Amino acid sequence: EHPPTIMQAVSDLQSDLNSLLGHRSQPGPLSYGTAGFRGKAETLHEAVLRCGMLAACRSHSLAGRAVGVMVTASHNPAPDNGLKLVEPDGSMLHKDWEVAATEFVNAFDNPPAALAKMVKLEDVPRQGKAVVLIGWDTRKSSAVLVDLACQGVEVMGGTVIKLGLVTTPQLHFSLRARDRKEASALEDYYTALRRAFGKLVREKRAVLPPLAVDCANGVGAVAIDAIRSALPAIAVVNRANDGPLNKNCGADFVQKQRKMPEIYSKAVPKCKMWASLDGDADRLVMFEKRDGGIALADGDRFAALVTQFISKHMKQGGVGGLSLAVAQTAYSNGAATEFLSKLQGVQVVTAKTGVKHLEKAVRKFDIGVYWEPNGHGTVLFSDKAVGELTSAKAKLAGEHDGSQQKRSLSTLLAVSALANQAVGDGVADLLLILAILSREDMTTSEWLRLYEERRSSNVVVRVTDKSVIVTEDCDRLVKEPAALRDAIAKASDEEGCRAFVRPSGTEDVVRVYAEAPVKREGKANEMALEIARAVYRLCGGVGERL
Ligand code: G16
Repeated sequence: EHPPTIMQAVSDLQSDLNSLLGHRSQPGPLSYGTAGFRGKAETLHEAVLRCGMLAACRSHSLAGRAVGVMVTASHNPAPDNGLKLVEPDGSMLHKDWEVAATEFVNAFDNPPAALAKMVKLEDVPRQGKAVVLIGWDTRKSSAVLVDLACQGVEVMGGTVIKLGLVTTPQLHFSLRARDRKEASALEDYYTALRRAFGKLVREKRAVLPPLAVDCANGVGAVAIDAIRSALPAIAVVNRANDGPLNKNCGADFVQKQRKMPEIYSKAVPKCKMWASLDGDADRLVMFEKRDGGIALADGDRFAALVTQFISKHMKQGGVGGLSLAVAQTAYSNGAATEFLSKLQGVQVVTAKTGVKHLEKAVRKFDIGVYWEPNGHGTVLFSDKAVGELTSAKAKLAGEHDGSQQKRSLSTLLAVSALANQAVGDGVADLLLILAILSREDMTTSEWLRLYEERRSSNVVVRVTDKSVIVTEDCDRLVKEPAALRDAIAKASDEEGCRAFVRPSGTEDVVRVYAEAPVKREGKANEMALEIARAVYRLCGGVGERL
């Protein structure tokens, strides 16, 4: 007796599925975007139910390895919601399944046929072993969506494990740990962070200055509370429901507006050093409060500090034979790219916007650092790198613990234990940055002086259909419409200047980025505005004329 295949299961369920699916309407086609499906929460019911089904099928296809569903719209406003699907090893959903998911959520004529066709699971037995881990952030709409996702999993014969209210990186961590048969409970996550941070800072603990963390009125505060015993002086503001999620606060607001976040909590801390997480705590930026504004340490600055630290310890640890790469996106500031390119033994690569692309770009190396300026990033150590570091350290077992080589090897191993090995993690990144600053005896001001950023400007434009813009060369060039490509080339035709345009994968906007040399004050803004006008004119701009 062979167990029934998914294909049979789908046809057995045909009548149930027909009554389950296709009743709620969706406003136009949904696309998987930069990081999953997003939209106004009430428009996503159908898609979320189907993603639950798809997640169970993905798990069936992997012989029951657990797949993840995170219900969140991350940095988007509170009325939005969304869903990120995660592979058993904690990485982003496989590309083929992204395509399958997109086709399935948009198929209204014959959903079961679409599921069967897209998922192509004819030969995959349905043994009732599929497991789906579900987590969610603090949005009010999450409860309804989680129920629908669970229904979807169960209808495909899968088992749901509810992780509950978690940060997105915690869901990725749990999946990866479970897949590797390591401790995967939330408490294990916190223990791992506290322990690795302790090892990394060691006697330098007292050097850390007071810090305030803005949690975007989201789930991040829960995680910060759980690790705060590791930090000497930390104030937590904008906790879940202190104010509207991500509104005028959080990592996205601070990075894009370069302004102090609004503080919704009663007491406003008087710290100089600040950090901002986003709504699901997978992004972090830091800043120094200064008269009249802030000095921002964005993802580029994180990459610079972390890569410099790792490359130094690789050399001192005698493991320079391991490859070290850092991945950036088109949004990365040219000055950061220049700084990184000068570091010894470091390969700098560019990837398309989106963690899924950056991760893929650095997985080819033994140690890979990636950061987007918006604050998504981490350091990934291959199993080979961890193995070599461990055995190099073991060879020095007889040596004094204070030997530089041994210290450097321990340092690198502590970094590998602290940095989330599945995905960028705002909370783990905060500990990593604080530990490195402390180890290097570096103040935030000194960190901010590692390089002088070129002037840059970000503008958004609304258009009727953002998909008319097609990009190439890791988003650095517009392929279509040709007239827009020419307009960008003309506007940025000056030495040291560059600009590009790409449709957002998480919001209904087109993003314009422009960069100019430090001495060309105002030029970046000028270029961005000129290009934004071209987008408006050539691509069906809507709303207020720029
Ligand atoms: C998501 C991705 C990020 C990416 C961002 C870009 O962020 O996870 O890797 O940088 O989208 O957004 P857009 O396509 O709108 O420019 P998040 O924090 O919203 O999950």
